[in-house]
Amino acid sequence: MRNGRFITFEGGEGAGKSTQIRRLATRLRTHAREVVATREPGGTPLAERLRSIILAGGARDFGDFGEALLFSAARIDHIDRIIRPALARGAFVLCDRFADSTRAYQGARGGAEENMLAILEAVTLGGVRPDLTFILDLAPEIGLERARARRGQGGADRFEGEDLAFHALLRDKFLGIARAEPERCRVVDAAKPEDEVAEAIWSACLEQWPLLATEGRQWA
Ligand code: Z5A
Repeated sequence: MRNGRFITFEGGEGAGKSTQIRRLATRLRTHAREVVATREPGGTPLAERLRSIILAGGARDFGDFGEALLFSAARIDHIDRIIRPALARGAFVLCDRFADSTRAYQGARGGAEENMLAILEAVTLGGVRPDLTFILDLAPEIGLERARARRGQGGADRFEGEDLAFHALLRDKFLGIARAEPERCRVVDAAKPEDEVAEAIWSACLEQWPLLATEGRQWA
């Protein structure tokens, strides 16, 4: 049974995904009985443990497909324990990164074959697919600078440490996903001020679910 709505946020580093999830969650809470904001890799204790290992670079030597397997293991736990039950309760689930990140990050260099990643994705998701995906599009130079500024003195993680060419490839990958699945994906210009990005996201939600326009209505 699946009555809820599943929204994912994708894009490069520092694109503003976490910021926009917080804003959308606040707005949706005035309309919906339950809003769950979560993230990948992570969202459950087991998946958060895998997150620490992967982002510290502890799985890099497995190669792109090996890392994709670990992200997928974390995703299966996340879907089973958090996402599927929340959707079955009728919640809006907002997720910071999901399967498109595996397609983009682990697929960018061609080290993991696209058809193998597609099979892995189908097995991992078990039919739990986003209703709507926001691809926050931003020049990687700007995104990396935002991430650097936020980090302060701390070191870059496994993926932030990749070179600019890799981050440019990621941007192309995400835009390619949006072109291939226009019914699911909305590309949002993430270089705009935070408020404008939030309005673009809210407009797309209203277009997708016009009932949200009714102030105070409790989404069933
Ligand atoms: N990964 C993978 O390889 N495969 C997978 O399957 C999955 C993930 C699921 C997770 O890292 C890493 O795992 C990720 C991909 C890989 N790569 N990295 N690194 P993460 O969760 O730690 O990092 P992230 O997902 O890239 O998020 P982020 O760097 O925290 O960025 P963000 O959430 O998109 O941005 P933000 O935190 O909302 O904003 C960043 C800063 O910019 C902050 O100071 C904001 O105040 C500022 N900001 C936000 N919006 C604006 C606007 N509009 N204008 C100006 N400034 C802004």
